[in-house]
Parts: sequence; C-alpha cells; structure tokens
Amino acid sequence: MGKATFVKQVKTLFSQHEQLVTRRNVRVEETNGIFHRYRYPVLTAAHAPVFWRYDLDYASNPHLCERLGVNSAFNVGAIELDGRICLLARVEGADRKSFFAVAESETGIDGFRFRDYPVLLPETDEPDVNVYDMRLTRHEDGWIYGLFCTERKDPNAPRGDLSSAIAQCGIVRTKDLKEWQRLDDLRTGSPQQRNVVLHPEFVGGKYAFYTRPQDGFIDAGSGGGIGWGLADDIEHAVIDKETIVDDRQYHTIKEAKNGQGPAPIKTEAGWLHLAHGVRACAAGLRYVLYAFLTKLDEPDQIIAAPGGYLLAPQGQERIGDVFNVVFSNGWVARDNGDVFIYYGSSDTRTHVATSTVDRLLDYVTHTPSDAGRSRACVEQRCKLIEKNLADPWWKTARTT
Ligand code: M1P
Repeated sequence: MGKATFVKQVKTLFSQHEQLVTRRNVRVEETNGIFHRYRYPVLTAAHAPVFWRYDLDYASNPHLCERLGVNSAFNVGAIELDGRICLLARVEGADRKSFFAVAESETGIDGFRFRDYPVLLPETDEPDVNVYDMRLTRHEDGWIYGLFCTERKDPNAPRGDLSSAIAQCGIVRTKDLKEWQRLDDLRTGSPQQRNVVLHPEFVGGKYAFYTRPQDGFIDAGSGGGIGWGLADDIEHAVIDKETIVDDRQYHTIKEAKNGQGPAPIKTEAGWLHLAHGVRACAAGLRYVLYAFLTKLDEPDQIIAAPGGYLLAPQGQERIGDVFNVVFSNGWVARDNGDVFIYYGSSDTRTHVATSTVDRLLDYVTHTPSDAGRSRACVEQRCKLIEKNLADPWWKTARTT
C-alpha cells in the first residue's frame, strides 16, 4: 500500500477507536428492581489502544498488519481513585496470555480509556506464566492491594499433559495503580487457590482473606467453597487454617464450585458480598453471580443468603470464548450509595450493572433463601401468590 493509503487507514483506526471509547452508554430501563443493565459493554478487546496492537511505522509495517492482537478484556478489579472509576482489567492477548491494564472513566458507565501502558507486573523468583482476575482492596492499613491468580505449569503433570497448571494467589500493593510492589505469593495448605480476596479491615489484628481451596486446576474435587483464613503478615502471608464460609451445595447454583467476587462492601447491616456460583450441565459449566451478607464483627459468618442467582448471563453475554459465564471481581460503592457492579461475560468483555446499597441490602435480606427441593420451592411461591391475591389492588393497575 502506498504511504498516503497507509496514513488514511491509520486515521480510520484511530477514529473508529475514538468513536467506541466516547460512545455514551444507555441504561436498559427494564429492571428487576435490584439493578439496571446497560446496552453496551464498558470494555472490550477493541478498547485496547491502536498503538498497543499495530506498528504504526510505514517503513516496518507497510501493510498495516496488526502485530500484537488483543483477544478480550474482562474480569476487572474496580476502585474509585481521585473521583475516577478505575478498572484493573484482565486483558488477554492473541497469544492467550492475560495481563493487567488500568482503564479509567469519569462516569463509571462509559468513557473507559486504557492508560498508555499496561501494568508491568513485578515477578517473584518463580515467574508467573499467566496472571488474571485481580481483586483490588483498599485496606485500612493505607495500601491498595491487588490479589490475583498466578498460574504456572504443574511440574508433576504427566508427560504430554500440557494443560495442567498450579493456580495460586499472587499479591501486589500500590498507592496509585502506577507503582506496584510485589509481595510473596500467599501460602495455604491447599494445592490450588483461585478467587482469593483480601478483606478491607483487620480481623483480630490480622489480615483476613477469602480463599477458594480446591484439589484440581478446574475441578473443586473434595475442596471448594468460599474459604476464610487469617495471616499475621501481608508481606509473607501464610494461612495456617482455612474454614469454609459458604460451601458448595447439591442442586443449587453453586453445585460445582463458587468463589468470592470483589472485596465485600461494609454496610450498617453487615458485609455485603458478591460471588460467583457454577453448575454443570450438558452444555458445560454455567457461571452466575449471587450475593449474601455476613456479620460486621465476624465477616466469615453468613446472616442472610438469598436463594438463587442475582445476575445470570443473558443474550450476548452468553456468547464468547467460554460460553454461559458471568464473573465479577470488581464493584464500586460510591459515597451517595450507588453501586457499580462490573462483570465479565463469557470470558470476553466487561459490562456494568448499577444498583444501590439500599436495594442490594433489601435484596439480600428479603429474598427467600433456597428452599432446597421442588415441593418446598412451590410452597414458597404459593405463599407469595396468596399474599398478592389477598389484596389484588394491582388488577386495576395492570389494565390502566
Ligand atoms: O472461565 C470461567 C472462569 O473460570 C475461572 O473461575 P473459577 O476458578 O471459579 O472456575 C477463572 O479462570 C475465571 O477467570 C473465568 O472467568
């Protein structure tokens, strides 16, 4: 291609990118009363800057070929910093390696723009092969911690098995999402750890963690459940004892596995938690989001647990690299009570749903818990129907 065409195509790439990044998002008015979805994802692979992907030098790239493709941008950690909403995205390159990158927005629902450079994550003596799903916690010790999954090849995998990996929890800390300090990986008794989250406050003077012990890389095996453990020190964190806060359960949305989402939000009624639950079906695994509440003084003790899911994959969300998945490791509670829930869909893109602390508390405290079996669930529903039919004022409302 001639130089003039090259320049024209570069301009087109930048203008398409700018259009995407500046596109206003639209709230979907249909709601279940608990949250609102938005029409467009807030982050996609196409949000990655053009200069992350193309060599823009005519001499070395005369065909304007994409050199380093980006596959997806999902499963974001989230935090409000200096009045801006910052997402710490899991960006996956065309080479399948995930890395972290910060995208910022004024509104939290649109306008997310990646910073010029992704995060150059410091390594330990044993380099990570893949890193993903960072949870950001603003801890009362003054640091912002990022706990993420670090994955390395399983050294004991049989010859020819190139998939088995060991997943563990890596830890970094920062004050500004720019300078990062790498701390030792978390040590627990579990052969695999994913979905580890730091609790925002000390508990009994110790750092407190939500964990997810599991036997295998994919299967929970005899492990699983959202765990809980305390460590004396964060720089060399060791959890000697893990207990289970929220176990997996037969014939529920968290039958196969579950995991803590972002760090819980402190409310007057207790710690508000978001988590993901996984069930297996003929089409594979199905990931949904659910919520629960724990005691303020004992964050590992559940006091309210609505039955079923809060948010399940819908429409386009069901389609992507790993079908039928919604996953959240980031939310932001603002001072005015608004909550932005960020969730990845099908390991491909990132969405936002908006709610408030009040609505979420109402949801967790007034939604009936899982009745456990079909007959009991019908009885639960009949109670609701009976109440509504006792005073059918709405019969006129539905016709006007
Ligand atoms: O592919 C679905 C999700 O699988 C893992 O989550 P979990 O450990 O709970 O199974 C993670 O790799 C997550 O990033 C991914 O979205």
